[in-house]
Amino acid sequence: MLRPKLSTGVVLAAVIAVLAVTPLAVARMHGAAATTVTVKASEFKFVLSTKTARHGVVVFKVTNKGKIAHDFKIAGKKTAKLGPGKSATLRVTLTKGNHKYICTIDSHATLGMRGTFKAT
Ligand SMILES: [Cu+2]
Repeated sequence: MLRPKLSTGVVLAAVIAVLAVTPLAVARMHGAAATTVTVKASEFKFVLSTKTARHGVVVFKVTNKGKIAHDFKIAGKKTAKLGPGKSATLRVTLTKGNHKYICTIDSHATLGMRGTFKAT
């Protein structure tokens, strides 16, 4: 009775070990970790911690530092409309090249809430 229990335990330990290691191995195969970019929105501009990153997954952490609602759109994805003081995280996959970003609310983009992010 001891043996079957023991082997079940060994198999379980092996399965757990594989499950624990797999995410790390997958992350390594996909190369560098995602770049995080801090975005501060206000009237009427965006201030980004960087305007360039390696292509692939880029995480934009957007905070509305202004007094009216803003959002942030890049590569076909956008945050929810963020009220003053609110934040959102936007995870996008960028291909090599230039990607325009804008605030889609009213005419904020033409007032200055736009720019170009470069993926290398
Ligand atoms: Cu705006």
